[in-house]
Amino acid sequence: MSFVSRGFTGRRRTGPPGRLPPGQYDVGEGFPVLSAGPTPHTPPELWDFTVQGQVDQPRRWSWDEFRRLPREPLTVDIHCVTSWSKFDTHWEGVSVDTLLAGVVTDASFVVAFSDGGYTTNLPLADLTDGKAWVVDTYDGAPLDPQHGGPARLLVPHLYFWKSAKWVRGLALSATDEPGFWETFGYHNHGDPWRQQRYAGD
Ligand SMILES: Nc1nc2c(c(=O)[nH]1)N[C@H]1C(S)=C(S)[C@@H](COP(=O)(O)O)O[C@H]1N2
Ligand SMILES: [Mo]
Repeated sequence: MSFVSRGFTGRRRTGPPGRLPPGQYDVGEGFPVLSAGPTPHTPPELWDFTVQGQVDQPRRWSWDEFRRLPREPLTVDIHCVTSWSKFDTHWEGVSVDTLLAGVVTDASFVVAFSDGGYTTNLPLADLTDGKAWVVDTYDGAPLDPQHGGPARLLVPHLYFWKSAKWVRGLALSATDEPGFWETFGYHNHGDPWRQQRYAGD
């Protein structure tokens, strides 16, 4: 009897055809954790989500109010600037379109801000029209704190550093203010298909 391990021969390393951006590899079943600091643990009674800044009127949801907003399931690919990609990840959450419904603004830019002080900046247009969500569920279970629970931003068409973990709100502005990694030399926009990894790319 021989024990021939077929090992990982069947494992995709490039993902489904046409879905691996340049310079990326398929991380497979793994889900790396990348956090610039300690994992905050904000109790639900102290958690809220706000839309603020250049808006007609700030919006605020408590955790219970947030949980009652219309929700949607989504299956998306995610791409980390450190070069791993993960295909067909399953999440559930509230579309940013739902959070911005009825908000009157002239703003073109957003800073997403998080417990622990993390921030990331995006053009407003990268968060609207079904491109971004605030998710609180991963693979059918409450989002693990190390992956951003209770809730994180999910902007799958940009590098994953734009998907702020432990997100607490969106600040809208007429001017573009760099966030945490953007200040430290990461690209301002972060489109994985154009390999916008670092400033100047
Ligand atoms: N609040 C916060 N959000 C964050 C980060 C962070 O350090 N703090 N890291 C970013 C980076 S660089 C990546 S690649 C992803 C990692 O998410 P994960 O740990 O769930 O894989 O979260 C992003 N969001
Ligand atoms: Mo990252």
